[in-house]
Amino acid sequence: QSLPTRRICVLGVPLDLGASRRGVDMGPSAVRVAGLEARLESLGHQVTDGGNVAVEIAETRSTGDVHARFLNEIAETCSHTANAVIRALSDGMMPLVLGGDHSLAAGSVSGVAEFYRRRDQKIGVIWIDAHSDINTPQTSPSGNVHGMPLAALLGLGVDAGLAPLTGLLGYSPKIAPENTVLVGVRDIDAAERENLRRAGMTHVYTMRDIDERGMRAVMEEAIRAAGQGTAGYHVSLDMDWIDPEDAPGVGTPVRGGVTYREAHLAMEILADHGHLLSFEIVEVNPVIDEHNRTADLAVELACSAFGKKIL
Ligand code: Z70
Ligand code: MN
Ligand code: MN
Ligand code: MN
Repeated sequence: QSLPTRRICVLGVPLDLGASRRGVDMGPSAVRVAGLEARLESLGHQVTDGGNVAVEIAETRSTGDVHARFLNEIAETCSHTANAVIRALSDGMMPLVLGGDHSLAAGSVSGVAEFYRRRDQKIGVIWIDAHSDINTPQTSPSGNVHGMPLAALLGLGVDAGLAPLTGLLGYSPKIAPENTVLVGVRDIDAAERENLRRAGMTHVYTMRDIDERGMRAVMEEAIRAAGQGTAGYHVSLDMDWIDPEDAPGVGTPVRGGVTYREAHLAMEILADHGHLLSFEIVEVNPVIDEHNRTADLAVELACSAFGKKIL
C-alpha cells in the first residue's frame, strides 16, 4: 500500500510574527495532535520528530518597521529553520516542516537549496497557495512578512528592505524562476504582478488554469518545470490553497479554492513522481478551525503526498 519507505524528520516552526491574524503559531501542535507521526508510520515510513525551532513571540518584541513587521525576528527563526533542515538532510532524512506562517519558508527553502548547492545541484520549488507571496517591504499593502518569502528566495527586495531574509546564509538568490512554480493562486496584489514579472516567473498556474485544464495537467506541468535540471523539488503547501469550506482554519481564507478531492489528487500526483526533496505545510490556524479539521486535512494530504493509495 505504500511507496518506498522514507525516513522523515518532522520540524515545527511555531511562528506567527509574519501574519496579522494571530494563532498559526499553534499549527505545528494541531498537526501533531491530529496524528501526523502515527499516520505516516502506518504507511511504513520511519518518522522522527525533531521538535520545534526557536521563535520569538510578539508580546516580548517591538514591531519594528511597519513595512515588514518583525523582520529581524523572522529572519532569525528562518536561519534556525534552514540549519535544522540542512541537519535533517545531512542525516539522510526528508524534512517535513510544520508552520507557522509562510514567512518560515524563506528559511526552509534556503536550507534545502544550500544542502544541494554544496553538492553542485539546483532545486525546484512548487509553491501551492492562494497567494503569490512575492511582495517586498516596498510593495506590501500589509507589512506582513508572510506575503514576502518568495520574493526573498528569488532575490527580490535586497534594496527594498528585505535584506535580512533575502541574504540568509550569505547569498542570493536561492532558487531560479524557471524552476519555481506557483499553483492555485487567486489573490495577487497589483504590485505582486509586477514583482512576478521582474523576478522572471513564468510558471504561474491560477485557479482558472486548474478549472480550465484540470488538476492533473497543471500538476504534470508544474512537476516538469520544477524538476528540469534540478535534484528535485521542495513542496510548500499553504493550507489557504484549499477552499475555506474544507479548510476553515487558516491564516487568510480566500473563497474559490481547490476542493478536497483536487487537493488529494495533486498530492497523489506528487507522490507518483517521486522527486520530492522536502515538504512543508503552513498557515494552519487552530484558533479559527472547527474541531481541528484543517489540521486533520493537513495530515491526510501529507499521507497522500507520502504515498498513501486508495487501493
Ligand atoms: C497579501 C499581503 C498572504 C498568506 C496572506 C497576503 C499575503 N498579498 N500570504 N496569507 N499566506 O499582505 O502581502
Ligand atoms: Mn517515530
Ligand atoms: Mn502563503
Ligand atoms: Mn496563502
